[in-house]
Amino acid sequence: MKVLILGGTTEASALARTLCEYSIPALFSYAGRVTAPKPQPLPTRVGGFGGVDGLAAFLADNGITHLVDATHPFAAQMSRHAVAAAERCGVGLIALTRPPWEPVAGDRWQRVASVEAAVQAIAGPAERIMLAIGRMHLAEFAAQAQHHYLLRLVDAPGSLPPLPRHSVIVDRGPFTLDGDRALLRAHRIERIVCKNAGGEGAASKLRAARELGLPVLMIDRPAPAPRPEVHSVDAVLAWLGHDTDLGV
Ligand code: 3Y8
Ligand code: NAP
Repeated sequence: MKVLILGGTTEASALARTLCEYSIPALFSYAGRVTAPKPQPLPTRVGGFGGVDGLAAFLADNGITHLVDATHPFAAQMSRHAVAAAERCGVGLIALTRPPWEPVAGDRWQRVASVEAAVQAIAGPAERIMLAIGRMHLAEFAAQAQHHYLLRLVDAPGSLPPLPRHSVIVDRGPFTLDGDRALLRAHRIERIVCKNAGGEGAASKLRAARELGLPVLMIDRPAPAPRPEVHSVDAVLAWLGHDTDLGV
């Protein structure tokens, strides 16, 4: 058995720790989106594979028998490629994901289907908006340049973000309720725009928004390619045939 984890989430890191503990042969993979991704306890490769062909070649060249797609729910292209390459190579595939967040009492959510729809949804008078979607889609919000944006980025931007009024906070999650509450207050945030990432790592801003009575523009995740999906490390171990009850 040899496992390849497509990483970049808290669940991927938890799985890496567990496979290491059980001495299950495994590799970890990052896209190379940020300058210093969190170190992993497994041999790690960084960078794209070169599409489906590149991933299929990697699976074959490295004797991968099981592929775990533990990427973020918005990493839709990687997930599509994982399905296609696993099928082509006859490698087992499972997705380790987290359920989407659901609104609870006190939440003021407006749900939209895409980043583009989110841009349209804030076509109104200037506000102070926390844009908690990372770096890759900032330019689209230049269409609503009237707002003051608080940008939370993993790396300091190499060039000036394409938004005339903005503040940048460089920080990587997982985040905390106290930290996010203080951030929203300090920047007098009136609205949050974010992706429905699910999980715990990015959820604190939603709890802080609920406490402060702030509206949240929630971008729904893209529909995933059909594939087997689990929501826990133990379920992945069971799929790999390692029964955690017996500690084997
Ligand atoms: C490179 C690898 C772990 C993983 C930690 C999770 C939690 C903290 C919260 C906010 C939201 C956002 C963003 C976010 C979170 C976790 C997780 C998560 C959101 C790292 C990491 C990589 C990335 C890539 C980065 C994206 C960006 C998205 C920032 C590591 C830190 C906004 C998604 O600058 C860029 O190009 C950043 C790109 C893809 C989305 C975007 O469109 O910009 N993640 N994030 C991965 C790679 O190279 O393969 O260093 O840990 C991982 C984590 N970020 O092991 O504990 O599990 O989701 N990541 C979102 O959810 O909306 C921040 O600020 O509130
Ligand atoms: P994406 O749009 O689905 O993928 C674009 C390309 O990036 C893929 O086709 C692949 O390149 C490469 N890639 C993506 N994930 C990879 C991985 N784990 N290992 C090797 N190559 C990978 O992905 P994304 O949205 O840019 O996300 C990139 C990474 O950041 C992922 O690891 C994801 O888990 C993490 N992340 C993303 C978000 C988000 O909001 N999108 C949030 C948190 C973490 P090739 O075609 O060349 O193989």
